[in-house]
Amino acid sequence: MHPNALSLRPGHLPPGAIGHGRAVVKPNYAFMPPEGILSSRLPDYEQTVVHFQAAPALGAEFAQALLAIAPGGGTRGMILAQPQHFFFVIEGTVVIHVEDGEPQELTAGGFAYLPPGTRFSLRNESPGPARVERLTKPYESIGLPPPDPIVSHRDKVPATNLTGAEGRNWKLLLGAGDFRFDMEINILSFQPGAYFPDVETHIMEHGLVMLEGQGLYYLAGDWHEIWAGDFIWMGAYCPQQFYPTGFGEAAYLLYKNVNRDIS
Ligand code: UGY
Ligand code: MN
Repeated sequence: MHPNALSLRPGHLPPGAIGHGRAVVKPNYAFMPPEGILSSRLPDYEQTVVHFQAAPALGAEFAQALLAIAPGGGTRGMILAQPQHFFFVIEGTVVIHVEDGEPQELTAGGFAYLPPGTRFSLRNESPGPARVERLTKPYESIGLPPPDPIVSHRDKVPATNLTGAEGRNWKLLLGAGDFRFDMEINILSFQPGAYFPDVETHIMEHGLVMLEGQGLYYLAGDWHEIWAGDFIWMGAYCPQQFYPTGFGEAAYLLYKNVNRDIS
């Protein structure tokens, strides 16, 4: 046998060997570790590879992708945010230029919301690589003007304790109570030992990126160990719950469609 060949015995496969991995795709949820999400390229971006995490092909009503932007890469000049865009910097530094405003630097934890039709550029002008989450979603208008662009950083957003439970906090990156928005993007954080008391089952979808820490995620009857960098899509009515398991804080970035009527 070749020295590099795997000795495959049923029940004795090493982790990550053929057909074994943590990825699961089901009709109402998908759990995806980053290593298996292969890359493509985008016509409007140079020196950038895209890893699509959620898309209509999966059953999602939004698209979410991790962009890996090499130094000197990014959008080919100013382009249009079509549909509405949300960016969140996972690693590195990028420069975002929105309409006629001054270019602004976004470091890790920086984010931007761009309503549909906004002209913008997003470039990596640093010597190191940058990784940026991009979420796009058709805007559901209700006759109000669309929201204004936002460029900010997670450190500037106050943590709110929506339920009063100790050790659990929300950062509402797009603010609260503004019906112009058809979505929320929140950072949920959990001190060790804090968890959701109930299994949630709701009509809203989620796109979730684990930012820090680790835990166990309950999804429609299954448990998944989740680490920083993992992605989850939760479809409508997917039963869900999270238990942090690490010694430090766990936090995830969470998309949720809200504020619109359904009939
Ligand atoms: O707001 C939410 O729906 C949130 N609590 N869900 C989640 O973290 N899976
Ligand atoms: Mn939820």
